[in-house]
Amino acid sequence: PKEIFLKDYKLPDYYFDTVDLSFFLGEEKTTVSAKISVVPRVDGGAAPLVLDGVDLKLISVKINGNELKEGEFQVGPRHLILTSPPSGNFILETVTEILPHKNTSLEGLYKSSGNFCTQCEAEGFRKITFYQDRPDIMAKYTCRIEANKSLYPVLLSNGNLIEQGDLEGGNHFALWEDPFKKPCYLFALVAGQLESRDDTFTTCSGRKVALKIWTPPQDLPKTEHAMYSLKAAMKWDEDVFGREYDLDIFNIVSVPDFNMGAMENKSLNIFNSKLVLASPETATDADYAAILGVIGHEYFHNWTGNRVTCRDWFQLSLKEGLTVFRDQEFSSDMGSRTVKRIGDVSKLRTYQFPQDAGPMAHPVRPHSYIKMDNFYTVTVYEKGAEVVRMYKTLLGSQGFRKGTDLYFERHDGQAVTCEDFFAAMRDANDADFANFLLWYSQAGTPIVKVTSSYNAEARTFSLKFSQTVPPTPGQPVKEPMFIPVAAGLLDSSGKDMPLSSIYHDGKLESVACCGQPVYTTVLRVTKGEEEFTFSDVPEKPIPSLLRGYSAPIRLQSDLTDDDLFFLLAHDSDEFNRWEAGQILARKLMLSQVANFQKSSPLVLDPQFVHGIKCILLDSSLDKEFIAKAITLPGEGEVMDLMEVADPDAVHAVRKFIRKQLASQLKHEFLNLVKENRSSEKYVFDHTNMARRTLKNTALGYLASLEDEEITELVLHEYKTATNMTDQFSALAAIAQKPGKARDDALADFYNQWQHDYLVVNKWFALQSSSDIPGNVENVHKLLSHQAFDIKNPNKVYSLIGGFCASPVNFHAKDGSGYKFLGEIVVQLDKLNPQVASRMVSAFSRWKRYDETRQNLAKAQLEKIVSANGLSENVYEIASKSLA
Ligand code: HT7
Ligand code: ZN
Repeated sequence: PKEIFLKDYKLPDYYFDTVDLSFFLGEEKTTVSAKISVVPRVDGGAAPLVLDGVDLKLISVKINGNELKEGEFQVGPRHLILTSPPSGNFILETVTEILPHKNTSLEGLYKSSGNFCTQCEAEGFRKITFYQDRPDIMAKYTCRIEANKSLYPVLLSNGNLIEQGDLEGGNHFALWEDPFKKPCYLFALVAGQLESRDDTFTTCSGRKVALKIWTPPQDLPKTEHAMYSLKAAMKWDEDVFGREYDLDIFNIVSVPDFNMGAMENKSLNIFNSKLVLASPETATDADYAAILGVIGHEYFHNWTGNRVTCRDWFQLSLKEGLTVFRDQEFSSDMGSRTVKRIGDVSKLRTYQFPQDAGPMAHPVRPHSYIKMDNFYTVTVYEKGAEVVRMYKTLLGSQGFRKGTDLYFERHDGQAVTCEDFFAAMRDANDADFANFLLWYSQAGTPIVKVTSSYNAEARTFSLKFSQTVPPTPGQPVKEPMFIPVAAGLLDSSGKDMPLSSIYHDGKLESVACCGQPVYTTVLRVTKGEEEFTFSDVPEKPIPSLLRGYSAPIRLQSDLTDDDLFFLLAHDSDEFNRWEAGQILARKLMLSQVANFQKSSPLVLDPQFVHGIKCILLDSSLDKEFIAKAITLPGEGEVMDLMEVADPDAVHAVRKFIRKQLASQLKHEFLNLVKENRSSEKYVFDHTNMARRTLKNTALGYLASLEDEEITELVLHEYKTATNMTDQFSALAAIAQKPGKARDDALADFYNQWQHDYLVVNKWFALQSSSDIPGNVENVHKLLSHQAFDIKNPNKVYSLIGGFCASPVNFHAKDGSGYKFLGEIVVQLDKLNPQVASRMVSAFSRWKRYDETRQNLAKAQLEKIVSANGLSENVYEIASKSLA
């Protein structure tokens, strides 16, 4: 397979000005006619015009109305080449045939539950028609759709509906026109039996926008929350970023078969139904929050991605990092900022840090790829969002807004690069960003060590930083990064000290601003080694560092356990209170892992229990924050800190600590359950969600005990639950232990919800991710369950993805988990390479485990790589993992 490099980027030889598409949607085949006005980039240039095209049957090709003859074009499995096009502007017309009903890859035009829909990002448009399938080709589109009216009563595409009507033979048509230039990856078409929830939004300039959420008729009642989320997002983008919606209609379509979460096609967003449909009885608080965030995310793309798009796919983070940052901020403003930040940082640590330390490590802007689909990663998305966040940390809210305003002003209607975003931030603020651009080009999570010292006589407090960036594939040596470290100092009563000035780099700089006391300052760490000295510090402080997690790094400080307990109890930066608890928990878990490996008894530090108890009983704290603060770091996060990852030891230790906490704080946990039971009516707001989260976290702890009274309690919670959040949490609590209660509850749940595929997916995931010994057998059986379908990505993510997320069973020492995944990946790859390559990624960190496991995992990877007809998607991940 061919590797594509950023350094090889070349401007296209031809631009496309207008594109008129015409679809005839049939049961056996679909015919696509495309009429494109082509403009050479350089006057008089007559280079060959190379069009991408995959799985297309070419029927005819014309230039300026004349059918091309043999020799004037070449057609192969991936391209149509017009060997000597005319030298000026010309009209290119092609007719092709495609087979959407046979398309199981779910890219291009395909069928989902009988309806037609498209997915073109990144390179799916080439499965629809011959085109220069690259984002810097921006054109104005019209789209005519013709289909049988009774089978496909609704016909949708981008932009405005300008004509529709009935035709002979029971057919009808619709003609759509999108007035905005767009790259082809934003093209969309939907046709089928759908109904819409309708609403309107009046923009800040007074324009009334029709909002429509389309689903199969039976799902329509579950779209209320999605509509609420959309309207909230539209208002927020006006208020916070000054961005107004630009068309008179905005459509969202829900489909059950979708490879990712959703797609921001211009004015016709297509969503995985899992991220649209919700009702209190069928969706959890986490589902409601995800819907809010993703509806926001796709809507925000209208400006960050659609109006201003990417020059090439290496710039993906330009739109994705920025849009993730925007959706994170939106969700923060709609709920609790601290809790949202904790969730986002946990996600980064659990998924992105391991990627950045493994064989697939790549910079936020990758240097090369074989298959672009493989680079829709947590690095591009989540680390990319952290990079955007650092601009804001450095510039402040107003400076950041000046930067985004300039970015939109300069680049509306253009396809641009990460440097263009950087330049807008810099120029709007006249800022010095030193070597900040390295965040786009260097992979790996920087490790920053910090030591502190207090000089009582001089009343100074010094922080000495040293940083390294670990080697990653293709980047053995790194340069120091620009790391913004937000810092404050606590006095002995736990209060923030006002900061006056800092001595750094031979200069004394004042921190105080406009006569107002300052309690947090941002230190600009840019060198391998660097010292900052705070002056006028009256007593030895406890430093609170990296407040709000101001940079995506691993910070190693010399804070003692006592300092950390102090920060846990007092830090005004709530994020750092949580962080202090997590550092303590990680230390504790690692120390007990060492005990487990030596077969020494496991012990739980009473000071840790006390710290957790204080948090539990602190009624001044937000309940969702308490739930986060008493949740131990995940097993993956702890394994990530070990020389050789030991899933059995980490699992045993985490279970032990949970059980000990449950037993020593049983009384407190029981109270939390009693005090935070839900009221009859489900409300999705922070207060109610926080109550449910805390109650269910407490219930989860209690269920780890061997205790009749608790079993009764958990069953009671299950039976009396009035919403899915409570019902599913109780089910998960019961399912912790094998036995009759578990079997009965799982059977009961399936019975109740078998008609709802999204709820059944939760049921699959709960079982597949179970730590019950030998669970692979059960998962094998579930593959043949009537509700499972390997062609549906959501079901694969629930059952197979869920299994890989359970370290003890996936990494079973007998290799059964690896064998299971190896076989599935080969099978899946023939149907849907994108989904298969996501699954094969579970192997990528095989070198982190002991030799026995390494050999077993490696054998599976080798088998996969040698499979016949392997896709480029899976090849890229598997071969890079083996390298
Ligand atoms: N921009 C969208 C990306 C996407 C995608 C990429 C590859 C293959 C399938 C896909 N479906 C959607 C989603 C987003 O980030 O908003
Ligand atoms: Zn996105």
